[in-house]
Amino acid sequence: MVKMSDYAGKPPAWCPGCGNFAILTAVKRALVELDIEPYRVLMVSGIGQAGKLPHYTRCNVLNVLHGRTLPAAAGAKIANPELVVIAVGGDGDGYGEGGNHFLHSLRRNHDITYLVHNNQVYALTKGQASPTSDLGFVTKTTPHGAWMPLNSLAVAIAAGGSFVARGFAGDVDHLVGLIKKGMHHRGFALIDILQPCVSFNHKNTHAWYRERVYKLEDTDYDPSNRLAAFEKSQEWGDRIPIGVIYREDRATFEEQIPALKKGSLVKQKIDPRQVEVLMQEFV
Ligand SMILES: Cc1ncc(C[n+]2csc(CCOP(=O)(O)OP(=O)(O)O)c2C)c(N)n1
Ligand code: SF4
Repeated sequence: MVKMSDYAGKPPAWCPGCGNFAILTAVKRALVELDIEPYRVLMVSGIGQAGKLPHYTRCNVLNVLHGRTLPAAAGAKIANPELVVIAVGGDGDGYGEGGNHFLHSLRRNHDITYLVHNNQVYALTKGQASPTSDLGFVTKTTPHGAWMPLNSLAVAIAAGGSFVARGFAGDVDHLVGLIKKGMHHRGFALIDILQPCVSFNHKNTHAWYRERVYKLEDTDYDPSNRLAAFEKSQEWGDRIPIGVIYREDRATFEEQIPALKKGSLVKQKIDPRQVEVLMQEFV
């Protein structure tokens, strides 16, 4: 049986009270509850406070450029579909720098779980407005207030996301359940997690989120209805829904690659003569 201590990494260097601690606990708990051994897991991240999460675990870790998390994670999954691939990043990393990769990962339906720590600010670089900052949010880069925020959940549904969910770092038990559901899902599972940044976002605080979030499971909401999901994704303000917003079953990217029918690329034999032919063609 896998234990929490199997995933214990270095002590985090986050500010006391940061929402990232709860997300770290939730990821480890989900992996332990699913009894997944660390050697089977690859965590991929870019740059940012959120991007440090894999460093504080003990499993395979790939740390790439800011905004380039998803193509690296997708490449690893294609090479070895047996890996459990979890991509991690901030809202700036995922929806700003990595916005293009976000769109195409959704439509291709790579079989990976993507956790976005959405603190509505660029935290590592000390508090600039991010793509999800609330309208009017004042920062050094937006002294007159941030403009229209990106609705990442609506974008995800529109771009063909097959699992679109929102969690809250202030409710670890609920978040563990969501991460487990995302990992069980065949295909790209986006979990946007409301993550209070106590140092650089004094508007969207723990208390601000807690007053507003409610669980979709406590209502009669049906996450299989795409139009209803799009409507639900617009809800933001006095009430903020958490839980699975949209879910559908469809073929994953990896299932559609003919070369993978013979098994993982990493396990397939390489014929040196074919490599030679390729070299001749390209050199
Ligand atoms: C291509 C590139 N652009 C900008 C930076 C500078 N940079 C490093 S971290 C960061 C902000 C990260 O914010 P976010 O992704 O929201 O994560 P958080 O720190 O809030 O968890 C920026 C702009 C960089 N390292 N590389
Ligand atoms: S700056 Fe914000 S996101 Fe970064 S560790 Fe501190 S509280 Fe967390």
